[in-house]
Amino acid sequence: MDRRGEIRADPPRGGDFKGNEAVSAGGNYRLYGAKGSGSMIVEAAFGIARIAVETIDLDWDDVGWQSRTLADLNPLGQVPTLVLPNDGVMTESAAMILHLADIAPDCGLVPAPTHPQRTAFLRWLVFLASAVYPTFTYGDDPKRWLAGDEVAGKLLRESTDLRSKGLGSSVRRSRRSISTFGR
Ligand SMILES: N[C@@H](CCC(=O)N[C@@H](CS)C(=O)NCC(=O)O)C(=O)O
Repeated sequence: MDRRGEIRADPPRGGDFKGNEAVSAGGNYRLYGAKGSGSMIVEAAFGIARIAVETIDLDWDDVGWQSRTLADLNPLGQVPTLVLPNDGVMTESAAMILHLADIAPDCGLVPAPTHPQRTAFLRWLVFLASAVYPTFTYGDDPKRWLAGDEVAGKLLRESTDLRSKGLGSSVRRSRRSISTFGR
């Protein structure tokens, strides 16, 4: 703490990120998903990267806040949730895609660091995950955010649907900048 009582960050130190213990050494990947969910995108990415993955399809009533299966793995209880070969856990689809590209850089999933489309790829990957995906988080079961109010839930669903359609159009308008990579 400084004299004003504010918490000061420690001076920056280099992290020990030498990567001597690869996450992918030995063992299997285990992907928790649900039918019709976004976990399908990560499963497809495993296929493109040609990396074996065990998939576990949860019932929808075991996904989200009340999930018993995911309670110790993901504080949001969301799918996709990925258990790594070293027993680490990864959540967030975009992070999983970038991880797969790290360990299978030649599979064409993500443009290489110096590829001219790399920056557009990163932009839209994060845009989809941070702006579009949440419209489903709030719109899929809207009344849970509104103390069970069905009428307010219907209005929230309408507005999140509208928002996701609008954002989808902006992605499509930019589709030339996110065309296929290395194929
Ligand atoms: N930020 C997460 C979002 C994942 C997400 O919203 N998954 C949905 C299924 S497609 C889910 O688990 N919804 C249940 C909930 O949010 O309670 C990601 O990008 O992977």
